[in-house]
Amino acid sequence: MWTDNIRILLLFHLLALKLHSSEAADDCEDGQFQCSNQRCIPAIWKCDDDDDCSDNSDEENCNGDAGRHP
Ligand SMILES: [Ca+2]
Repeated sequence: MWTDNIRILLLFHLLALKLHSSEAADDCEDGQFQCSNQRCIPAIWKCDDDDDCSDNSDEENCNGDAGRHP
């Protein structure tokens, strides 16, 4: 529940950012990951075992065991 609230807040933040800079729709901010469907999600959502892109592209190039690699 608590995590869900944070994710919703982040999502609203992303929406606000997107509305703010109406151009650059195909470009993600620093610290964001761009999904195959052009969607931008916070980089921390990548490899978190949750399909945030709606096309699962944020979970595709994960190593499975170690989620993040330096
Ligand atoms: Ca994810």
